[in-house]
Amino acid sequence: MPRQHSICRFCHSACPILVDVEGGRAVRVKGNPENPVYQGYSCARGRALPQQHSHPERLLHSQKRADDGSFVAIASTRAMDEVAARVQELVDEYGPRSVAIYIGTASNQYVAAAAAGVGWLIANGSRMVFAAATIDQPGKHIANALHGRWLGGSYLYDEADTWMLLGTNPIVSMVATVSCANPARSMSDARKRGINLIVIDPRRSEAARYADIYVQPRPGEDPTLLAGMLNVIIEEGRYDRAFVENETRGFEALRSVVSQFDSAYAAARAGVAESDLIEAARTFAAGHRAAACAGTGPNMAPNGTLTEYLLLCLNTLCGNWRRKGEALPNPGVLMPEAQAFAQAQPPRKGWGFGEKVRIRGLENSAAGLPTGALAEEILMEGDGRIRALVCIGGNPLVAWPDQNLTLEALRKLDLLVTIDMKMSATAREADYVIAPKLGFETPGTTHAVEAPEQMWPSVGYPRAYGQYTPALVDPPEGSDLIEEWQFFHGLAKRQGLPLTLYPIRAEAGPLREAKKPLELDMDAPPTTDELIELLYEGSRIPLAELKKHPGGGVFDEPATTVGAKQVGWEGRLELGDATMLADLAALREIAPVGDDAAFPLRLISRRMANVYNSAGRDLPHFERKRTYNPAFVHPDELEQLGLASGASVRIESEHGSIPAVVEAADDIRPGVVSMSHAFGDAPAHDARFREIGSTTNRLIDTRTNFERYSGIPRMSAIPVRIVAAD
Ligand SMILES: Nc1nc2c(c(=O)[nH]1)N[C@H]1C(S)=C(S)[C@@H](COP(=O)(O)OP(=O)(O)OC[C@H]3O[C@@H](n4cnc5c(=O)[nH]c(N)nc54)[C@H](O)[C@@H]3O)O[C@H]1N2
Ligand SMILES: Nc1nc2c(c(=O)[nH]1)N[C@H]1C(S)=C(S)[C@@H](COP(=O)(O)OP(=O)(O)OC[C@H]3O[C@@H](n4cnc5c(=O)[nH]c(N)nc54)[C@H](O)[C@@H]3O)O[C@H]1N2
Ligand code: SF4
Ligand SMILES: [Mo]
Repeated sequence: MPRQHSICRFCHSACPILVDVEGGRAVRVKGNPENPVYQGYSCARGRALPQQHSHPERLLHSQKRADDGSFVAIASTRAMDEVAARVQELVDEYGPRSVAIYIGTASNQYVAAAAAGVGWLIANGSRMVFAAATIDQPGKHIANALHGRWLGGSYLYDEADTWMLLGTNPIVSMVATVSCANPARSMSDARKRGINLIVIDPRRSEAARYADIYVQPRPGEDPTLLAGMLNVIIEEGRYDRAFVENETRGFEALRSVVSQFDSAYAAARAGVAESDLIEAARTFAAGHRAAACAGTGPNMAPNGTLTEYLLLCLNTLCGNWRRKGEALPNPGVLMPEAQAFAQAQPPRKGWGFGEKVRIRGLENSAAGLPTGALAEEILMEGDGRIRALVCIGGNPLVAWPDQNLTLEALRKLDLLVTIDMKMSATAREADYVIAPKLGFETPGTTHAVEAPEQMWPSVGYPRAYGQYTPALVDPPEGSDLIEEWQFFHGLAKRQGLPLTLYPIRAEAGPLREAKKPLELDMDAPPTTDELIELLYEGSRIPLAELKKHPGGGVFDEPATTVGAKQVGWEGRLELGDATMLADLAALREIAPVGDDAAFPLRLISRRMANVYNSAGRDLPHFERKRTYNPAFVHPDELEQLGLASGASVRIESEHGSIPAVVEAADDIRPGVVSMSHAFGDAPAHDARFREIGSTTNRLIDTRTNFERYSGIPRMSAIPVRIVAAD
C-alpha cells in the first residue's frame, strides 16, 4: 500500500504524518513537509509509532487479575459482562456515587473517549468525574471564571510583537503557550520578525534560548513577581486606560494591593534583579499584540490560581485582547464557526458548585472535582465512599501526588479498571485492564486542538486548520481490542442504560444555542466514523469537505472578524476579585517560598523530550539514551554536597523519600532541583531506579499544603534535601 496521510496520536499535538503501510502494518512514519501549519514537524515519539503499535509488551487482549494476583487474558465482551455486573452491584448496594472515572492524558487523542466515560457515569447516576486537569493547571480554569472572559479572544503567538512565558517550555512540551504546531519553527520565525520575548523560569529552558529578557526566579514566587510587574505598569501609567475604563471593574482595588509589592520588595522576594523586573514590565506593557501565559510550573507551585489570575489582570490592564473588526486567526474547522465579540463575559463562580467530595472541605471547581483528594475519598470510610474507579488512559500510581497514599487507595477499591495499552504501574494493581486500539487502528481528527474562541492567551491553531484520518490498518491478527468509547457503550448496554455523549466545547455562544447531547443507539451503535459524522454536525467546514484534504487543510476564507459590543451589554472583566486580592495581600505576611533550613532545596517539575508523562519510556529511541529521570542541579550545588554528577542519592521531603541519580546542569538556578514526574514505579521497584527512574510524587503531601479552590497540592517548589545514598 502506498504512503498514507494520518494524524499522530501519541501526544496532544496531532501532528500530520506520512505513514508507509506494508503487509497491513505501519512500518515507517515521517512528518509531512507539505503541511502548511506544521511544516514537516514530527518528533521521535511520532516516528516511533510503528514500534509502539508492535511493541512486544503491548496488550493485545484485555487482562483480568486472577486470585493469585497474576493476570490472564479475557475476551473484551466477557470483561464488559463482568465489569458491568460488578458496577451494577456496587451502585445497587452503595449508590451511584460509589463509582468514579478518572480521565488521564491518553484519552484526549481518541474520539469520544472521555465523553463516553462521562456519559456512562452520568447514566449510572454518578457525577464523580475526576481528571488530570486538577493536578495540572487548574488555576487557569478557576482564574478565568473569576476574571471573566474576553469574547474577542486573545492574540496568538504567531502574530504577536510581544510575549511572555511563565514556567512553560513549549519547545519540549509542545503546549500551545506558543504555537503547538512546530513550536521551534514558530519561535525562530517570531525571532526573525523581531518579537520581544520574556521568559521567566528557574531553569534556563530550551524556550529561554529564544528570549530577549530571561529572568531566573526562585520557584514559587510567581505571584509576588507578577504583583511587582503590575505595580510598575500601574505606577508608571503604562496600562491601557481606555480599555480599563470601559471594559473592567476593580482597578482601584488591584492598584491598592499591588502597591504593597514595589519592585524592590518583589524582586528581592523572587530572587531576581530589580532592574530585570522593571525591564520585563516595561517591555511587556509596550507590546501591542501581546500576551503572557503560564504553564505547569507556576500552576503547581503554591497559589497557582492567584498566579493565573494576576496574569489575566496583566493581559487585561495592557488591553491585550482582540478588538472589534480584527480577524480571528482560526474561526474553526470542525467546531461551529466562532462568534467573537468585543465584549467581556462577566465573572462566574470559580468553585463550590455541583458535586462535592468529603475531604478537607474541597469542592467541585471550574477545573472539575479535585483529583488531589481522590485517594483520600477512596480511603475514607462512611457513606459516599468511592469503591469503583475506571481509568481512561491515565496512570495514577505514578502521576497522582502522594504515591504511597495512592497505592493504598487503589488497593482498597472494590473494583479498579484501567484502559491501557500496556501493564502500567496502575494496571498491575487493577482488576481488569482493557486493551484499546491505537492510533493507526482508529479514525481521528484534530478537533481537540482547535480553540476558535480563545479561553485564555494562546491556545489552538494559528490558522483555520484541520485534518481527518481514517483507520489505516487492522489491529494485529488474533488480537481482541476495543476503542474506549465502545467499552463504555458496552457497559451501558449491559446495564440497560442509555449512553449520551456530551460533546466537548458544545456550549452556547452569544448567538448560538448549545449543541444537544447525542443519544447513541444502544442496539445498533454507530461505527467510529459514523460517530465522527454525528459529533461534528454543524461544523464550520463540513466533514466531507475536510476529507478532501487528507494531509490537512486550511480554510481561512471567509474571514471571521470580532463583532462590535452588543447593544446594552454590561459585562466587565474583574480586576479586583476579593478572594484573589486577599490571597495576594496575605503573601505580604508569609515568608518567601524557600526559607526552610532542614529542606533547603526546591524541587520543580519539567518535561523530558521523547516521553509523554509515563508513556514512551519503553520505545527504542528513548531506551538508547538514559532511561531514568535525573535530578538536575547546578554544578555548584553538587560541589557543595560533595557529590559527582551521576551519583546515586536520596531526595527527601518532609513527607517522603526517593532514590535518584543527580546530574549537573548549569541551566538550573542554584538551590533548585529539576526533575521529571511519572517515572519509576511502585516503591517495591525502587532498587531499579537507575534503570526506570523514580516517582517524584512520593515526596508530595496532598493533605497539608494544598490550594483550597482546586485541591492541587504543592507539586512544584517542594522543599527537599539531597543526601548521599548509603
Ligand atoms: N516531551 C513531553 N511533552 C509533554 C509532556 C511530557 O511528559 N513530555 N507532558 C504533557 C503535559 S501532561 C503537559 S500538562 C504539558 C506541560 O507543558 P509545560 O507547562 O510547558 O511543561 P514544562 O515543559 O514542564 O515546563 C514547565 C516549566 O516550569 C518551570 N517551573 C517549575 N516551577 C516553577 C515555578 O514555580 N515558577 C516558574 N516561573 N517556573 C517554574 C520548569 O523549570 C519548566 O521549565 O506538557 C505536555 N507535553
Ligand atoms: N509531581 C508531578 N506530578 C504530576 C505532574 C508533574 O509535573 N509533577 N504533572 C501532572 C500532569 S500535568 C498530568 S496531565 C498528569 C498525567 O497523569 P496521567 O494522565 O494519569 O498519566 P500518564 O502517564 O499520562 O498516563 C497515560 C497512560 O495512558 C497509557 N496510554 C498511552 N497511550 C495510550 C493510548 O493510546 N490509549 C490508552 N487507552 N492508553 C494509552 C500509558 O501507557 C499510561 O499508562 O500527571 C500529573 N502529575
Ligand atoms: S509532537 Fe506529539 S503529535 Fe507530534 S509527532 Fe511528536 S508525539 Fe506525535
Ligand atoms: Mo498535563
